[in-house]
Amino acid sequence: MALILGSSMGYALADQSYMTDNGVAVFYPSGYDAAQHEPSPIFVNELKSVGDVSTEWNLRPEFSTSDGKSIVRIPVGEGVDFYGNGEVAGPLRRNGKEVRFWNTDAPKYEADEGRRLYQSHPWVMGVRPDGTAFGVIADNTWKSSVTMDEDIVFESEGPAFRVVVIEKESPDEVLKALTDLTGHIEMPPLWALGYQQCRWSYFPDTRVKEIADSLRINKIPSDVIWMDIDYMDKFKIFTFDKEKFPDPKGLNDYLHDRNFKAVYMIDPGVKVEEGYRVDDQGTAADYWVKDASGKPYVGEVWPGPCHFPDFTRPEVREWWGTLYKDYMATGIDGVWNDMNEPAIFNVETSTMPEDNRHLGGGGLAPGSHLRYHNVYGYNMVKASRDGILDANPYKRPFVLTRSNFLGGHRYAATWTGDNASDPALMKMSIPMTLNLGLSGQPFNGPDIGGFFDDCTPELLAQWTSMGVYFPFVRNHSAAGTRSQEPWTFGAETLDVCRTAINRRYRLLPYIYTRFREAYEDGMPVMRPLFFADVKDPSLRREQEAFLLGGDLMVVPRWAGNTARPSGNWNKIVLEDTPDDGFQANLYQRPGSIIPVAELSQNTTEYNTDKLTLFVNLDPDGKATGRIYEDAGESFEFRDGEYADYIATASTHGNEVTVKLTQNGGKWKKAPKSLRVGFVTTNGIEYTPWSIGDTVVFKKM
Ligand code: MIG
Repeated sequence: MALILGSSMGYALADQSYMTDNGVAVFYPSGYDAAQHEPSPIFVNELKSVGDVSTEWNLRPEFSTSDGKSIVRIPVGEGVDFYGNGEVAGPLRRNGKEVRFWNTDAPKYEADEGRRLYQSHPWVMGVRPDGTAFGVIADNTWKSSVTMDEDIVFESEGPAFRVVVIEKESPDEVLKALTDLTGHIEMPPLWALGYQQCRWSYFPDTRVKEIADSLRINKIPSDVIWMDIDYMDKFKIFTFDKEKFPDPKGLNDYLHDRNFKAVYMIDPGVKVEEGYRVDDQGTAADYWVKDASGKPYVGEVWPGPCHFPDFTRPEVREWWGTLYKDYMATGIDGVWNDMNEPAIFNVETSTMPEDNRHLGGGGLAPGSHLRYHNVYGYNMVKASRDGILDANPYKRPFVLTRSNFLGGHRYAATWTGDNASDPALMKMSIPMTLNLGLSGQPFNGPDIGGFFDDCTPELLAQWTSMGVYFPFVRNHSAAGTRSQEPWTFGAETLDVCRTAINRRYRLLPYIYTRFREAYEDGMPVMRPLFFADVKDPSLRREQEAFLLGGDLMVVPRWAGNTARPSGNWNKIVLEDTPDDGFQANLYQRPGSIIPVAELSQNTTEYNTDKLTLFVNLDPDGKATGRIYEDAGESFEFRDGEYADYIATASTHGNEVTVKLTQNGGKWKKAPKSLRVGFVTTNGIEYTPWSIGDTVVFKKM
């Protein structure tokens, strides 16, 4: 074994290593104890050797220990731009930054100056000047941290851990390799891509109805209303307050009749109370996390003193899942798992003691909270998803979680926690969402308008105008702040928000297809601008302009002078409304076709019978695009019940032919009504509408 001398400690190369795939190598430290790390929550399948690491392999982790900490250093050389790290506060490019992996309730991202947030993704992606890229996974759930400079350095308070290194030709390929290991998201229900209205909290039920009615009266396209903690009886999970929510089924029916879905919050803390079904069951079966002395740990959260399910145990996850059966039967469509770091009130650390005990099972060894803290939320949402799926086997589950871990995107979408109505935090939501996408979690977004503090008309207009191009689009605000629904700021702000949300709904054919791509190959829905041209160094730090999918560049109106990829990224405009000074500028990639639907007020009404195809030709007079569609909420797409089209444009002389060809799926749809929006540097020329699969037009 080679010994390399660091300044004060010895570093050793891997004791053992192997390839698991083309360009994917795994390195083990000496003394590696699998029982302390495996089965890993990160990987879909346990890592398996397919051969030796070649002597040419460049990135080699070096292992060491110091002061009881396990350390891995990966020398990467100069000129690398770092990304990823999961949910992070701060810039897109991570060079010189430190991230601490210890899931934390972090209001306004202030804990440890933003170094630790609600989730942990021990993952770094590096992009070299020539556009080649690599990624590093620390397969470690224990409390740890990472820094990125000339070296990547992981430091853990747990035992020595293995490291996976991905080496590829491009960031795209690195992300595909990452998500081959960690899995892809499931197809979300289409409604979860619509606009969502939330507040801590809408109550009583008459207030919920009023919000739903106001959305419709004000013609704000929308799909989801959210129920925060106040719907519960004394914050007891899986209960409803008898006075404020006497008839949850009736309320959910009311919402469904108006084409809304209802998402309700479930926290992990179970109120300690004899006679309360959930607490009684968990106590009888001894399902709670234990303190160091072996007694059920009790921590304070909303309901007062609470027990906490030990989600490392398969039988506890199973039981937790069963609790959703009657609950979902009231017509609940989706579940919001909050506070699952887990957050605990009135303690310095804002979480459980590190020496609390988890039992594990199913191959997982018993262990301390120091080991299992970072996967508390992960195991909770895994259990929630399974339970919801059992309750509604024919519907795609929707779970939103605050806490999670690398790999947890398989179970839940996420949002970026408690931000504030602050322009700086609005701007930061772009790199946050981008880095989560670059860590394998494509389905995420911030609280639009900001959670803490009072929003202003201008901020809501700005935030909504850019937020509608994020993967997850939800307006949410804290108790005690001013109302934040678009209509509460006057007619002008309402108009701006409506226009922006209209654009979201018109873009749904394009956005839903991006989610299909994320499901197929793990590519993020929202991408940093440098994905447009990975060899162009001027794009690497751009964090105001961003890409939605590969073909649409979004430049928020408040943005300064943003970087621009070369080529004719021409402007598209989705509606002929007068310029309100807030809408983001949209630019289309040369060589692409972007499908746009007619306006709908919700995803139940949404359809693709009438499509505008925006065509921006490349210098060869060609363009392509894709449109994926299915029933939106069921699993029948798995049996081929969908239609997948490719759109192509080709030029002969000054005649351009645009053709839609079904390329997959058993669905036979009636011919669509089509028109082409021919996108040029001088604006957009529309053809007339025609029915069929081909549109021919003459270039001006
Ligand atoms: O202690 O349920 O991040 O979105 O509105 C606060 C109330 C608990 C924190 C979540 C926030 C939610 C709030 N919750």
